[in-house]
Amino acid sequence: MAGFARIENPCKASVSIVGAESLAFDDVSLHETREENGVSRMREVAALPIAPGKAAELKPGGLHLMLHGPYQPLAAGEKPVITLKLADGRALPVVFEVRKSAP
Ligand SMILES: [Cu+2]
Repeated sequence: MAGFARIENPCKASVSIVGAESLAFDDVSLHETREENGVSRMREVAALPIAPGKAAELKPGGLHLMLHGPYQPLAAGEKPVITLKLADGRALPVVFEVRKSAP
């Protein structure tokens, strides 16, 4: 499964997302999909900085949260919490909604 979101930084200082975790998944990591020679590959992103007043877009084919090992089967409509970890030590819990993947 993958997590998508738009993450806004309304603060005056830049923030950097350096990881994520969830009680609903064994492992959550920040990934980026890139086309290389016509092949789409994913790589782990160590840090996602967001400038003041800007937003990061996590969407199919780009940045996403990679969600491995759900502890329980998740049905559409369920709302797992995924906590984003910021470089300054803060933890930001975000409620996601489970949706069926697009055909
Ligand atoms: Cu991925």
